[in-house]
Amino acid sequence: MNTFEPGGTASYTDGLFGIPTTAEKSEIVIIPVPWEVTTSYGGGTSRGPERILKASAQVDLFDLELGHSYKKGYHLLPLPHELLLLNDDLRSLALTVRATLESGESLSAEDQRALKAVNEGCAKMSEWVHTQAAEILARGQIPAVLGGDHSSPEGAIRAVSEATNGAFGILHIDAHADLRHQYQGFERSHASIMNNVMHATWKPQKLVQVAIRDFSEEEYQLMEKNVHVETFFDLNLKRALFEGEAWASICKRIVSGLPEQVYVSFDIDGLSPEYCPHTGTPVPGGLSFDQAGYLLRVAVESGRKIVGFDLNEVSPSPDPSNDWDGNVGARLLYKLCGWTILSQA
Ligand SMILES: [Mn+2]
Repeated sequence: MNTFEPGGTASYTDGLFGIPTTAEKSEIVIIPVPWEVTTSYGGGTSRGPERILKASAQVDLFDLELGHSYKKGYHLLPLPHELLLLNDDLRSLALTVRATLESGESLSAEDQRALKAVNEGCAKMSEWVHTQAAEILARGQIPAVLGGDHSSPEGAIRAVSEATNGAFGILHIDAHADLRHQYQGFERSHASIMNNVMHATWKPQKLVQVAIRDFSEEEYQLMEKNVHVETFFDLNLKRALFEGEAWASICKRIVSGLPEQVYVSFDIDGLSPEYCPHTGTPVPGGLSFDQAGYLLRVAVESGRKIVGFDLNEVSPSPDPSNDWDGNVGARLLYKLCGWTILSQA
């Protein structure tokens, strides 16, 4: 029994989706990253992995389009308690830094120390995720990250890049562009993950963003300027739909820019907020659950291979009886796992 919080009921004796699995015999190994040190608005996503695990027991394994993919094994690694404790400490430091910034004052020596501690802690988290993902890939398995905020998968994306010699692209589904150059002084903010990734030595060949509807002018300029970034703004997707283009045709256009090997980075807020009402930074608009699932289908049916993925920013309701965010998160995780397995054929 591995209980995440006092009073919690998440148990590893059941396993994700209620299936008992082992790390050795599973094709997909999922790294839980209970991390939200730099989240700027609503909190709670560090408790996402636990609530998804809990909600996953309700998912029926029989799925019309995924068949028996689950038999390949989707193993969730134990929740890292020490990372959660570090998260809680650093999050309060980050909040004091942010309070100073928002007051318009310059950072005190104490704030500077706090900022340094936060940046070092975030780097440590990324290293830890990288080590986990690299080990999974070295065993011939597929790594996935279950966040946490959107800074959580950076180490996994780096490990995938190393394993593929950089021959991969990212399919990024999100309300936000996440292309900010630092955010509030935090080097590894959830809001700058894709900027960090696209400026790394291990960057992918292509970043294809979908459902983006919240971004700064600076981010817009980066999208326009960087030929390796292709953004499908939510506004334009909806306009195409309203004017009669089929979603199937739109998905083909989206997928056509991706290389053969694809890493999927899925921020739950890429979906319409009705599917994720408690996520930290919800934005009106976005994809339906079915549109997102169909996009994954089109990517896989095009012959592309999913080499890793993350699901992040799922944040449970403070009301423990309200399971909705976790429920949607668990079902989306099930689709991501299933399409990843189907793409290996
Ligand atoms: Mn987002």
